[in-house]
Amino acid sequence: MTRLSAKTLNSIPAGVAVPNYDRSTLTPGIVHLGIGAFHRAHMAVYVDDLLKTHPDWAIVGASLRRPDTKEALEPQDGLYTIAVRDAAGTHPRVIGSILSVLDGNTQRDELLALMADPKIRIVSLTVTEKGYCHDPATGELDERHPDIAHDLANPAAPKSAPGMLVEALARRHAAGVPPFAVMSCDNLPSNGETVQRIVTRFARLRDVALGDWVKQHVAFPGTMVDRIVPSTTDADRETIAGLIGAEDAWPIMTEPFTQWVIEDKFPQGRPPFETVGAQLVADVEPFERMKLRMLNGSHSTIAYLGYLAGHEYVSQAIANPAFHRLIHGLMTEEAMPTLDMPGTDLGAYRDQLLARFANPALQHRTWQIAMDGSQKLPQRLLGTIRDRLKAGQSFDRLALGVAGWMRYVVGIDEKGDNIDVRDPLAMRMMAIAAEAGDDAEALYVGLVALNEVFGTDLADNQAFGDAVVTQLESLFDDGVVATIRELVG
Ligand code: CS2
Repeated sequence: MTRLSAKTLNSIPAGVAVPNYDRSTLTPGIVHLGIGAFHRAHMAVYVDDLLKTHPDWAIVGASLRRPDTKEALEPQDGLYTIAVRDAAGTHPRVIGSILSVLDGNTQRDELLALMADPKIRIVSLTVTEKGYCHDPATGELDERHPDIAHDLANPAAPKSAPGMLVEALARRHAAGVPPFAVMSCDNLPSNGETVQRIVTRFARLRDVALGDWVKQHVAFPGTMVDRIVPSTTDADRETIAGLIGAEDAWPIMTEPFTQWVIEDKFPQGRPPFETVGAQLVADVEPFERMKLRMLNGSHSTIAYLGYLAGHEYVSQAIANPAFHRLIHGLMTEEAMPTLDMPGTDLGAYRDQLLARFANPALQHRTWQIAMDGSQKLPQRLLGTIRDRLKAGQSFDRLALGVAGWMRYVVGIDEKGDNIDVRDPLAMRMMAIAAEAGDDAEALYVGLVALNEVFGTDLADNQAFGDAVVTQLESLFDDGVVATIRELVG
């Protein structure tokens, strides 16, 4: 079978949408760091919709960790398929907005030179929570992080996202080129402000004057990004080959829903994202908070408890009535009262989320979401718990989500099988778990002392400890399903 590429594009079947613009006229306006599946299902599609009228905003992608996306897309001239999946079927479309992909390790100089070029006006990022090298509990740069230490010692050869951004900004500053806007599209709380804090601090550690310049002149628009994107499987590759009549080494499978809320702060200009479905707003924070607490808080809770209960996919877990009641209650009783969203029907938002989780065609693995919990818990569950503690309100369902994470990172499931726990703190957590054995209280005490996850306030909070330990004991003694039933009937 032929490979998807610029040359074979005209042989794609008529029912499959292909770029509606001449790719030879495109020039890059955006560098995107972390060119994984999420970016390709989200921002790259919005940009694809714009290029016919705004050809100077194409994307050059970069991977900072693995060269696998580059290896897949290079022989395809950057083209790839996204397939929207729902009960009605799989709907493919070929996206052309990514001009090329650079490998941040082997092509670092080329990447930095491009980032320093005045035609690049936005550098966007999806590098996942851990890619920011920060302390998730405080949102501050982790100055002891090995990549940060490396980049401070070798500023012209950075490995980390903060190091890369600051080196490119420093080059622009030195050349008198106005800075690009730095747009994080990751699920961090107040992602614009958080990245600003991290990058400014890194720049100051390099050079105080550079830090001051970054603080004064670089824009860090915040965003709320939303689209569920499961990892691509070989079965997906086969399905896509059947639908487009060509081989695509890395198609992206996703859901129909997509949302993008952007803080309108782009001194060097931006594409008219509002014409292709994005919402440009003055303050994105309430949207981020709503999404992190309702969607992602539910997702992580489903991931840990669902995995432990033997559910491979989110749709299978949520089809279980006890899980459905738990998640419905977590959102309605515990998360929604902490949100301030005038003009938004939170009940309708919740119902839409429950329907998205139930999409059986999506095959979103609980194991995928369970990854990197130490980086995710603070903004997904712990912030909501803090607000409820402050207001003297109960938070048993959220506490069960936290207990589910603690039970999961022990690394052994309810059948006694090993769990492949992926997390930057995995080694430390496994050591804590090994010490605690099946003593819920000891496990709690060990894990809650991870200050970068729980801060010092939660570690010292009796009500928090009581609620989580109660659920954790029940998970060890009675298992996941009985624990959920006990809580939600
Ligand atoms: C998920 C998110 O993997 C995860 O942690 O919760 O990637 C989620 O699918 C997206 O944020 C949806 O917008």
